Amino acid sequence: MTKEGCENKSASLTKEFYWIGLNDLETEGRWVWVNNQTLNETGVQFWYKRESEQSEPDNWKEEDPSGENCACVDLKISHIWYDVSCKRNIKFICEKKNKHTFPFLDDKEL
Ligand SMILES: [Ca+2]
Ligand SMILES: [Ca+2]
Repeated sequence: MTKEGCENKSASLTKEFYWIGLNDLETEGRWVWVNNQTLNETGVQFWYKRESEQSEPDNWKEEDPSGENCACVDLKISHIWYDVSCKRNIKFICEKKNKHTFPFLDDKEL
Protein backbone atom coordinates (compact mmCIF):
# COMPACT_ATOMS: atom_id res chain seq x y z
CA MET A 1 0.00 0.00 0.00
CA THR A 2 1.30 3.46 -0.80
CA LYS A 3 1.82 6.02 1.91
CA GLU A 4 -0.96 8.19 0.54
CA GLY A 5 -3.33 5.27 0.35
CA CYS A 6 -2.56 4.35 3.89
CA GLU A 7 -3.18 7.87 5.12
CA ASN A 8 -6.45 8.19 3.28
CA LYS A 9 -7.61 4.88 4.59
CA SER A 10 -6.85 5.65 8.19
CA ALA A 11 -8.47 9.05 7.91
CA SER A 12 -11.75 7.40 7.06
CA LEU A 13 -11.68 5.07 10.05
CA THR A 14 -13.26 6.40 13.18
CA LYS A 15 -12.64 3.68 15.75
CA GLU A 16 -10.53 0.61 16.45
CA PHE A 17 -7.12 -0.05 17.81
CA TYR A 18 -3.89 0.64 15.97
CA TRP A 19 -0.40 -0.59 16.62
CA ILE A 20 1.88 2.26 17.49
CA GLY A 21 5.16 0.48 16.76
CA LEU A 22 6.14 -0.11 20.36
CA ASN A 23 6.90 -3.51 21.87
CA ASP A 24 8.59 -5.24 24.79
CA LEU A 25 9.13 -8.53 22.96
CA GLU A 26 12.82 -8.70 23.70
CA THR A 27 12.76 -7.88 27.39
CA GLU A 28 9.55 -7.87 29.36
CA GLY A 29 8.79 -4.37 30.57
CA ARG A 30 11.41 -2.71 28.39
CA TRP A 31 9.44 -0.94 25.68
CA VAL A 32 11.19 -0.23 22.42
CA TRP A 33 10.01 1.67 19.35
CA VAL A 34 10.38 0.20 15.86
CA ASN A 35 13.28 2.59 15.27
CA ASN A 36 15.05 0.98 18.27
CA GLN A 37 14.63 3.95 20.54
CA THR A 38 13.50 2.93 23.97
CA LEU A 39 10.43 4.44 25.51
CA ASN A 40 12.58 5.97 28.21
CA GLU A 41 14.60 7.77 25.56
CA THR A 42 11.58 9.32 23.90
CA GLY A 43 10.17 10.19 27.29
CA VAL A 44 6.44 10.55 26.77
CA GLN A 45 4.08 7.77 27.73
CA PHE A 46 0.32 7.53 27.50
CA TRP A 47 -0.44 4.20 29.10
CA TYR A 48 -3.96 3.74 30.31
CA LYS A 49 -4.19 4.23 34.06
CA ARG A 50 -6.69 2.40 36.21
CA GLU A 51 -7.71 3.56 39.63
CA SER A 52 -8.19 0.27 41.43
CA GLU A 53 -6.53 -2.27 39.18
CA GLN A 54 -3.17 -2.53 37.57
CA SER A 55 -2.59 0.11 34.92
CA GLU A 56 -1.37 -0.67 31.44
CA PRO A 57 1.01 -2.16 30.49
CA ASP A 58 -0.18 -5.11 32.57
CA ASN A 59 1.17 -7.95 30.40
CA TRP A 60 -2.16 -9.74 30.78
CA LYS A 61 -1.82 -13.44 30.07
CA GLU A 62 -5.38 -14.70 29.89
CA GLU A 63 -5.81 -14.09 26.20
CA ASP A 64 -2.29 -15.06 25.14
CA PRO A 65 -0.07 -17.08 27.51
CA SER A 66 3.02 -15.35 26.14
CA GLY A 67 1.67 -12.10 27.51
CA GLU A 68 1.07 -8.73 25.93
CA ASN A 69 4.14 -7.37 24.21
CA CYS A 70 2.82 -4.94 21.62
CA ALA A 71 1.37 -1.52 22.26
CA CYS A 72 -1.67 -0.15 20.53
CA VAL A 73 -3.69 3.00 20.77
CA ASP A 74 -7.43 3.36 20.93
CA LEU A 75 -8.19 6.23 18.60
CA LYS A 76 -11.67 6.55 20.04
CA ILE A 77 -10.17 7.63 23.34
CA SER A 78 -7.30 9.26 21.46
CA HIS A 79 -3.90 9.13 23.09
CA ILE A 80 -4.36 6.19 25.40
CA TRP A 81 -2.05 3.20 25.07
CA TYR A 82 -2.65 -0.44 25.91
CA ASP A 83 -0.35 -3.40 25.74
CA VAL A 84 -2.04 -6.30 23.96
CA SER A 85 -1.11 -9.62 22.46
CA CYS A 86 0.99 -9.17 19.31
CA LYS A 87 -1.12 -11.89 17.72
CA ARG A 88 -4.13 -9.65 17.59
CA ASN A 89 -5.14 -8.56 14.16
CA ILE A 90 -4.75 -4.82 14.43
CA LYS A 91 -3.86 -2.27 11.80
CA PHE A 92 -0.68 -0.29 11.85
CA ILE A 93 -0.94 3.41 12.28
CA CYS A 94 0.71 5.48 9.56
CA GLU A 95 3.60 7.75 10.18
CA LYS A 96 2.67 11.25 9.24
CA LYS A 97 4.54 13.27 6.68
CA ASN A 98 7.46 15.37 7.85
CA LYS A 99 7.48 13.74 11.23
CA HIS A 100 10.53 11.92 12.39
CA THR A 101 8.99 10.13 15.34
CA PHE A 102 5.51 8.81 15.97
CA PRO A 103 2.38 10.81 15.45
CA PHE A 104 1.15 10.62 18.99
CA LEU A 105 4.38 11.91 20.36
CA ASP A 106 4.40 14.90 18.06
CA ASP A 107 0.75 15.76 18.27
CA LYS A 108 0.47 15.69 22.03
CA GLU A 109 0.77 18.96 23.81
CA LEU A 110 3.56 18.57 26.28
CA1 LIG B 1 4.87 -7.42 27.89
CA1 LIG C 1 -2.77 -4.85 28.66
